[in-house]
This record gives sequence, C-alpha cells and structure tokens, in this order.
Amino acid sequence: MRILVLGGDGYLGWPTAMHFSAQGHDVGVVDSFVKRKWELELGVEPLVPILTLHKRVKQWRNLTGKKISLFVNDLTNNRRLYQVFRDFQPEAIIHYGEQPSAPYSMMGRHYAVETQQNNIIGTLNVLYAMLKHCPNAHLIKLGTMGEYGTPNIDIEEGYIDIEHKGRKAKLPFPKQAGSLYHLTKVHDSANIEFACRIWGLKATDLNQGVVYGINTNHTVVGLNTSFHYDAIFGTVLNRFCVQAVIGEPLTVYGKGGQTRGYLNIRDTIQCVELAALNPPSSGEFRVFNQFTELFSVNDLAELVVKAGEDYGLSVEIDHMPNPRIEAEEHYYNPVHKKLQELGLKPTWLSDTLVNEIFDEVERNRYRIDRSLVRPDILWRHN
Ligand code: USQ
Repeated sequence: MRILVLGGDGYLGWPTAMHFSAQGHDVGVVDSFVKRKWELELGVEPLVPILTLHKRVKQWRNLTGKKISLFVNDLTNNRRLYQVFRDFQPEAIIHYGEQPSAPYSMMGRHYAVETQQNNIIGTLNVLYAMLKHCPNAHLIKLGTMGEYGTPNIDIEEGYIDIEHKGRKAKLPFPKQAGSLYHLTKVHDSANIEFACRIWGLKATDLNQGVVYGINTNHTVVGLNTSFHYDAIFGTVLNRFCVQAVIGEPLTVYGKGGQTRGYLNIRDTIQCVELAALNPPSSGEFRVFNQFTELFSVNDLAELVVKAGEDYGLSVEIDHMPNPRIEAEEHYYNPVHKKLQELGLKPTWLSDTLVNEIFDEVERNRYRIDRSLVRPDILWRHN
C-alpha cells in the first residue's frame, strides 16, 4: 500500500512510518516541525534527543535499503497539501498531525486558538485533499477516548442505540471533552463523519487512550522517538517513570481516581496496522476505542511504586492539588471490542514497566531536567 503518515516527525508518527516501511509498504511522511517549535518556545525537550526527520529518513535507508518519502508541509496550507496528495496518491492516510497536549491548549486564548486552528483546519484540509485527489483512500485518524468524557453510563464504540419517546435511532455517542485540545478531536470526528456520509469518503476514527512507552521494534539508536516527561507534552505513566527514577514524588493530581484507557506505543502501531489492513467501505465512518487496559491514576502510581521497589528505588506519592478540572472519582466502563475482534494482541503494562521503560529512563537519567516535572498550567484561572 501507499501509506502517508501525517505528523511523521512525532512520538507515534515516526515509529509508525518505520513499521509500515519495514513491512514493505511505500511510505511517505508529512510534517511541518511545528511541534519542535512549540517545544523550543516552552523550553521542553524529549528525554533522548532526536535527529532531524531528514536525518532519520536517511539513516533508515542506510540501515534497511528502504525509502521513506519526506514532505515538509503544514496541513493548514491546503495548496501544498493538495500537491502532496496528488503526487503521492496515498491509499491509506494515517493522521497524527495535530497538537497533542491538553495542558498546552489550556494555557490561554492564544494556545487554544492555535490548537483548534491547527487541528480542525488541518483535518478539514486533509478531507478536501482526499476528495480532490484520492477519494477512495482510507483515512485513519487519531482521535481520543477523551472525546467521550466520563459519563455515568457505559461508553460505546462511537455510536449508541437510543430510544426516545417511543422511537429508536443509532446516533453518535454523546461527547463531553475535558479540554480545548480534546474538543478539537470532537470537532474533527464530526467533520469526518460528515465527509463520509455526504461525500462517500471512508474513515476509521481511532479513539485512543493514553499512550505510554518508549520503544518499538525499530527504535534503535538514531531512530528513537520523542519521549516527553514534562508537564505539557508528557503523558502520565511516562512522567511517573521519570519521577521515580530521579527520586521526585509521583505527581498524582487530586484524589487520583481519574480512570482512563491505556496502551503501549507498540499497540498503537498494531492497532493502526489492523485498521489499515481491514478498511471500511466507501461512505463508512468507523470508530474504534483504542486501548488495552484501564487504570486509575492511583493504580498507576501504586504500580510504579512497586516496580520502583523491585528496581531498588524508594518512590513516594504526592497527592497534589489538581491543576485540571475533571472528575476525580467516577464510573468508567468503555467498550473496546472491535480491535480485539480484528486480532489485537495486547502488550501488558506489567510486562514492560521495568525492563523497558525504567531501564531506558535510567540509562538517560543524566539528561532529565527536574524543573520540567511539576505542573503549572491551570484549567481555571481565578
Ligand atoms: N495526571 C496526573 N498526574 C500527572 C499527569 C496527569 O494525575 O502528572 C492525570 C490527569 O489529570 C488525567 C490523567 O492523569 O486525569 C491522564 O493525563 P495525561 O496527561 O496522561 O493524558 P491526557 O491529558 O488525557 O492526554 C493524553 C494525550 C492526548 C490523548 C489522551 C487520551 O496527551 O493526546 O488524546 O491522553 S485520553 O486521556 O484517553 O483522552
């Protein structure tokens, strides 16, 4: 297949591109490097420095003999994007090209507008580029479980059967996002569903949980991916592992009962591949809830304390005031069957915590900047 990975310089995009290239697909990567600009502005950086995408693509070719085509392009620039789609003629488009951080979007108006413009307009341009140059291609879009929020009912996979005043309908599951970033994914989902229903495009919306992990089968030296532990771009488990290694107390926000779906970065790639190899039909908007295990923040903290003990570390937990506005104790039971039905084989957290994440963090502990660990972005400013 000809597969275009949007956001190919990122945490998920680069390992995905290597994986599909290794499988013999014809892979192209698109990136504007705006995430690197945001990191420079905020003074944060990945734990292990990453080479430029140009260098990684060359290194990949030297190591494997396989070519990954590189397109430097901002998704909000529709004319250049059209050229990429016209020239590459993708059969599958894997779309990770968005601002990924909830705290970033909550830093103030400028950041909220930037996040919403970048994500929503970028995705709209992708839909128009598909319509113009490859209407039969399959859009595989990274959404988020955070679109649903934490309702007091089971969360279905995209749609819910509703009976109302004696009539029945299957409707998109209600959304109640917890940040202005998560809302961009809600708006994207609505736009993509529209493009499938009205224009006949085909799409899979992957409502992904929180990703953790640092390595995949191809992230050898020089081809590593960007692992963040700062309070803006780092996800909770990755942050806890770094905090444990440097002897900082684990930053549990509030009561710690916040429960989410989690998955290893290796399983992100597996899920995206399963979606790509099993496309929906034209006009279909398909939604998969993409995670393998449920944990509360307290569960994660306890697992990291225990793993830390086995590793010879003494780890403490700090139940700090929650900088976010979110339910700290709630019902959470999302359905996640569709990827399992397609053959997903989960990687369990308990199998990777010590021998993969701790080891890698420990090897790089001298690079860790302690000042990036504590959160300082509030959801409500008053
Ligand atoms: N949390 C802590 N301590 C920390 C960091 C986070 O208690 O030091 C808590 C948060 O308050 C939240 C939970 O852990 O309740 C998850 O936070 P997170 O920062 O790991 O993840 P989140 O902001 O939800 O966003 C991440 C990704 C985002 C993706 C989302 C999937 O950054 O791109 O969409 O996970 S989900 O959470 O399922 O919506």
